[in-house]
Formats: sequence, C-alpha cells, structure tokens
Amino acid sequence: PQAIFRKDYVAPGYWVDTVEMGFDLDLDATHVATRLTMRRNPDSAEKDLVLFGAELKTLQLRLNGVNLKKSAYTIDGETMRIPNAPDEVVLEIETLIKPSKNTSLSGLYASNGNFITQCEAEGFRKITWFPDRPDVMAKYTVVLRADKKKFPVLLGNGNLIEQGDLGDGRHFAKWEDPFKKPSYLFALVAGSLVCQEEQYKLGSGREVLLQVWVEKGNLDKTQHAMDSLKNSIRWDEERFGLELDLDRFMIVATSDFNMGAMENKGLNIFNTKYVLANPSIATDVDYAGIESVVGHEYFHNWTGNRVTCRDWFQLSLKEGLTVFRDQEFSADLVGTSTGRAVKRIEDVRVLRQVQFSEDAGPMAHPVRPDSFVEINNFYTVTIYEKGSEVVRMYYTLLGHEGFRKGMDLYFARHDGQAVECDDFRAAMSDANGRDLTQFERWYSQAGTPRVDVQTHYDAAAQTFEITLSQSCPATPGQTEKLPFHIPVAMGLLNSAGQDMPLHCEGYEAQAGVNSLVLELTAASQTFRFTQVTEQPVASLLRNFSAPVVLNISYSDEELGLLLAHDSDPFNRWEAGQRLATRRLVRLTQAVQAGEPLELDSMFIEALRATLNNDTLDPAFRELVLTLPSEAMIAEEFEVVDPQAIHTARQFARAQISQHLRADLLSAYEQHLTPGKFSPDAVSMAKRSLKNLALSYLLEWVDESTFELAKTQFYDAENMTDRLAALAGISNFRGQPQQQKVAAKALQHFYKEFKKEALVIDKWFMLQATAHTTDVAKVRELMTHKAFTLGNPNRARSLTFNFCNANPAQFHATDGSGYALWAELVIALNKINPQVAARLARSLDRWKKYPLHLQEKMRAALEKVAATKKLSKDVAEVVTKALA
Ligand code: DPP
Ligand code: ZN
Repeated sequence: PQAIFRKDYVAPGYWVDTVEMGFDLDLDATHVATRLTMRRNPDSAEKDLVLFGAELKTLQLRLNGVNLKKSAYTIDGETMRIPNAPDEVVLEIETLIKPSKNTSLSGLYASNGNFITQCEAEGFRKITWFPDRPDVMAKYTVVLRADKKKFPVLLGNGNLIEQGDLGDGRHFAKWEDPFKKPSYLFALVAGSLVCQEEQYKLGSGREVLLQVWVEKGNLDKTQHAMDSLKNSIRWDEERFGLELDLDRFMIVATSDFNMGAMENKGLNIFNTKYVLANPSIATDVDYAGIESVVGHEYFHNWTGNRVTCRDWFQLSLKEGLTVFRDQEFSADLVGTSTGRAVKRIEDVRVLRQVQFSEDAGPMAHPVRPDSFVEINNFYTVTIYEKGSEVVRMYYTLLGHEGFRKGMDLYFARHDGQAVECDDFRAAMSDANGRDLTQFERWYSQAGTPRVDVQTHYDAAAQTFEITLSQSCPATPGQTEKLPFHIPVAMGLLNSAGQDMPLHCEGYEAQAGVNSLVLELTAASQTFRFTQVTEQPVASLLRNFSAPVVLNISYSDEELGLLLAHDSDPFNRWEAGQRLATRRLVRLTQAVQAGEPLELDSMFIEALRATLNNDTLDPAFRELVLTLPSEAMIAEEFEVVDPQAIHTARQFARAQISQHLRADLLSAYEQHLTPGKFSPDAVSMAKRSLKNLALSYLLEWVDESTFELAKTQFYDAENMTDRLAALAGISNFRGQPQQQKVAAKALQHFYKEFKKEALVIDKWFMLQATAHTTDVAKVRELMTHKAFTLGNPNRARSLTFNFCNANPAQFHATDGSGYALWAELVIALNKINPQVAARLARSLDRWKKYPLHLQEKMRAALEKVAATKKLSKDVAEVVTKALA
C-alpha cells in the first residue's frame, strides 16, 4: 500500500464556501443531492479542482449548470480531478448510496434500523464527492427527508430551521450550521429515537437546549450523560473561558460504533458504552468513562471544531489537547488533591502499558507522524495519550496562568482556522516569552526517552548533585535522536521523609516551595544543590512530569521511605510499584529456573501499612495494593515468558492474600457502601478498595471468603459490586464444588441481563480475561448465540480482550492463540477494516517472545498478509510488523 507524506502537503486548489445537501433517506438506496459553491485558491500550487469519493454511485455531475462530460475529468482510485475549471464554480452532484450494506460503520450506515453517520477521518467521501480534507471549511445547510413512521426523528448539525410534512407519509427537517466546518464534522441521524432534554442557562445567561437521544427503553440510562454534559459546559467556561456557541447541543447513542464517540458539530454521536448508565448496568469505571468521554467530545467544540487540523498529520493538535482537557476536567471534578493524583496514576498506567509499548514496536510514530498509509490506523495512544502528555508538559513548564495565556492567544489567532501543531507551540511560546524551539522534538521524534540518574552527596560541602542523562531508542525510520526538552519536577526528602528546602544553582529558591521543575535539555546535565544538611533521597519526575522512563537505583529502604512519606502522591505510588516490579521480576526468573518462590516480609509489611493507613484515600490505597500488570512486568524483560510472569504474579497475589488476610477482611468490612448507590468519588473509592480486598481474599480462599463473594454477587444492587464478585468467583481455580457455583453465577448473570447489550459485553469480557479461559473456551464462546463479529463492542468484548488481556493463555505454546487471531483478523477484514486493523495490532510486539513463539506468530502474520482483498488498514499493520 502507498504511503502519504506530511512534507507533500499542498493547500487545496479550491475552497468551498457553502454546501447544500438534500437526503432522501432509504436504508437500501439513499439519494444525496449536493450543491457546492467553490472558488479558486490563488495561493495553491494545485490548479485542478480535486474531489474525493468512495463506494459511490454517481448519478449526476454538473459544473456551473452544465453536465460534466466523461472527458472533462479523470478518476484514479478515490480521487477525481477536474482540470481547467473556472475560478468560481457551482458544482451539483447526485449520488446513490446503500446504508444497509455498509458494515464498515464509516460514512452513512444503518444501526438497528436507524441512520447514523461517521465521517472522521474520511467517511464523508462515502456520501458524496467532496474535497474531503480538514482544511476545507464550509457552511452547511442540510435537508433530510424520510418516511415519517420509520424515521420520526431527523437530526443534523447546528440549528433546526424548518420542518414539516411532505404528504405521501414522508416528512422533512432542514438544519443549518452557522459555523464553517470541515467535512469530517458532518453528521446526520434519522430514526426512531427518544430523548431526555433540558433548557440550560450558560454563564452568560443565554439559554441552550441540551438533548441526549437514545433508542426506546433506554431513557432510564441517560441522566449521568446529561449531568456530565452540564458539568462539561460549566467547566470549560470556568477553566478556559470558552462558551457553547450553539443554541442546541445533542448527544446520540448508537450500539454500532467503531470509536468511543465523535464530536460532530452540535450533534455528537456516541457509542452506547459512553452514554448509557444506571446503577444496575454500569460500573464505577463506566460512570467515570462516560464523564470523561462526554467531556472530551464537548471540549472538542473549541479544540478541534472551532480550531481544527490543517491535515491529518496534525491529529494530535486536537486529540492530545482535548485528552489533556478531559483529564483535567475529571481531576477538577473530583476536587481533592489525592483525587487528582488517583486520576493521574490511572492515566499514567494506561500511557505506560499501552503507549510505551506502541513506542517500542513496529507501529511507533511521532506525535505528529511524517507518513501513513491509512489514517484510521493513527488514532493511537501516541496521538491521544502521549499527545496529552506533551500538552501537559507546557502546563508544567509555563504554570497554570502561563498555560491559560497560551490557550487564549491560540484562540485569538486561530479561531475559524485549520492549523498545525507548530501553531499551538508558537502560541504557548509567544504568550509567555519562552523559547520552545527544542520542545518541537516531542512532536517529531518517536520513542520513549530514558533518563538515567546518578547522584552524589558531599557531606563536608553539604552539596548534592543530580546528573541526568537522556537517550532515546531507535524507532522505525529514526535511528538518531536529539535531546528532548524534559521537565523534571522533583524534591529532596530527609531521613524522616520530609521535604527539604531546595537551593539549586541556577534556579531561584522560593520560600516554602519544596518542589522544583528542573529543565533537562542537554544529553547530560548536572544539577547542584547546596545547604543540603543530610544525605537526601531524591524524589524525581513528580506527578510524572514527562513521558519518559526514569532509571534510578534506589535501595528498598529508600523506596520504603518514599512510599511512606513522599509529599507527592504520584511518587508514593511509584515507589510501591518499583518495590513490586523488582520482586515480580525476581519471581519470574525463579519460576523459569525452577527455584523456590518467596516473597519477602519487607514488601508485605509495606503493603500492610498502606492498606491500614486510614489517613489515605481508599482509592489511592487500592492503586498501591494493585500489582503491576503482566504486560508491565513483560516490559522489564528482553524476552517475554508470559506463563512464567503469570505464575509469578499469581504467587505474589496469593502470598499477599495469605499474609494480609485479617487486614483485607477488615478493609472489606470497613468500606462497605450501604444504602442508595451513588457514583461519587468517595463511594467509588470505597468500592474500589473493598473489591480489591475481595479479589485478594479469593487468592487464598476458604469457605467463608468464597461465601462472601457469592453473597456479594447475589445480593448487591449495583453492577460494580456484582461484576467484581463475579470476576472473583469465575476466576477461581478451586474445588469442583466452587467451580459449579461459578458456572451457575455466570449463567444467572447472562439470563438476568440478556437484553442489556452492554452488560452482555461485560459477560464476554469477564470470561475472555479469566485465567482459566483457553483458546478452546474462546472458540466455544464464539458459537454462543449472543456473539457476533459484526458489532464492534461485542467483537472487542470477547476476542480483543482475549488476545490483549489474557497473555498467558493467548500465547499458548502450541500457537493456537495466534491461529485464532489470524482467523479473526481475516474475518473482520471483510466486515469492518478499522476494527480488523485494531485486532491486527495484537501481534505488534512479536519479536519480544522466544524464538519458538516468534515462528508461530510470524506464520500467523504472513497468513494475514497473504489474504486476498486485504484492506489498506490491515495491510499497513501487518506489513509494518513483518518489516
Ligand atoms: N471521535 C474521536 C475522538 O473524539 C475522534 N475525533 O477522539
Ligand atoms: Zn477526540
């Protein structure tokens, strides 16, 4: 497949001023009439009028009122070129499309008999011919016509300006979007839907209409999304001075959706997973996910829609920034400082586990990529999560006020424009008078930087030196890396664990401030501290101030001190993870060598102290007590042995269970949340610690703890507790009697929720990730009547979770997991290339495994690569993996 390069960017030959569209909606054959007014862009090197189209039946093409002859244009793949067009053009296009046949869920498609669209990145070209690129921004007016009974609701972008009857059983609605937008933000929805709605008063006093649209039967699950929307609106006003610019804002939930949600102007379309919630179907994690995704899409209205991307290489301009905004929104909503830290730890965990892994594999790419084959493959954790870390580093370097000044300048300069990542950096730099030239490397260089730390204390001179040396591993197409501009937030602890005053040469000391942001810009730099009255312990990279790997050799005692006392809660947690990782690596090696396994009392006592420390937020304690995942442990090894890692981690869990049994039981009892369910931070924190305690108790189980889980499963009235208990019992490898109980509970759960698709997804997910689920069991579950590869959520629930989150079983030594993977990718490729390409990424890191597994993985990759009619999406992923 052919790659597209950032350096080849050429401005569009024509601008589009207005777009008028008429849709005659029919599931099997929708007729689309489009009228574009266009004018030549005198500043472009492109002289032709260029349009893109895909899978269209073109009925009519008229330029300035004259039918376009076949000889007047050329079509090559998706590109139509009209040479010699005049400077001013009115183009009329009629196309015919087949929504019911569209299984790719890109463009206009059918979901449970309703019409849904998804146009980002390049879905609009499946609706009509258009210069479908984000830098072409136009004003849209859209008329929707459809059967009144089957499609009583007709929604579009912007404002509803007219609606009525057409006679003949059909009706229409006319929508006008007052703002210029790129085609990827176009949306329409038509069907049988119901909504929760509310008039909401903005900070300025202006009233707006908020609506959450769902299929019938789901109106009891929309309140949390509505609350989250209102919170988002208020937060963006307060934190960034950004107001909703429309008179109405709509959210629509659909069960067939490739992504999480989509920020179409005024008409956000969401995966049901990020809208529907009530206590009986949604877990605390779901509630938090809804809040952050509703926030994310709403915040795009400014960061993405009002200011958009010049081209898709700039995707992180809107995504990195909007993830940063949604992370801050969730953190601000929690309110407390440990609540903030808990959110930060959760976000960093995802970054390290998924993004660091991507950065170390064949798909590694810079935050602003230089090339791609299929843009849909670049909606990645690098663009989103690493992109957010890059934005966060501006925040760390410039401070709260400085960052806000940069944001204000960004909007003052670029409102209504399609711009580049460099424009954002320039706004941050100019608003603060800061030279951020070197900072550009965070956008251009892929790979996770390493920072090695050496320290030296001179007791006589009372000086402490910290030498930081950075490097970055080679990534595909980038062998040499230049030094990054790395903010390293830090402090020094004395032997009592207190922060010491900081006197660092070259940095101004501030009274009462015991944390400092060092700026590492050279390959190696030494920072010298004076008046250091005793040997300190350095707490570096506080709050994870940069997306790097920090190599520092702490003793267990130093880590114990940091875990018990660091004023930075992130580094407190980090110290606990370092203690755990060290042990899990040793245990894995012991498993491999057939040596006896042992877990030392220092570590167990540190966990006990944390568990029993009532001054700490239960959510924070839960994070400290959670061992690094098998995927994180795998990153510590050159060659990964998934089964040994699993055995080692399970051994550690059982040891913790055995030694902390009384403490875990008491934590369980102390954190019950009786009474009415509430998804507030305090209750959620209690449930998370209680359920962690339960999961540990089940690792060293007896009658009474098993009974505890069983009772919780049958008696709890909220999904958080029920799912946690079910996961505990179904993961259980005990007596046949208990296994019978587990099977019965699973069956009971299925029966109770068989009409709730999102809960059945959980049911599949839970089994996909159970330690006992092997390849044969997955194949059996695939034959279940509720399973289908045709629905992305369902496909992900079973197959993605097995391939990505059950490593010890997926990497079965006979290669059966890989064979299953290949079959699934090939089957999905025919249905939905975007979803197939996501699953294809499960073998990205195949070169990290022992040779006998590598051979089997390569064979599976080659089998997929050799498949006929392979989509660009999948081809790009497997080609890069095999390169
Ligand atoms: N819908 C995706 C998101 O909001 C892509 N823009 O991130
Ligand atoms: Zn986004």
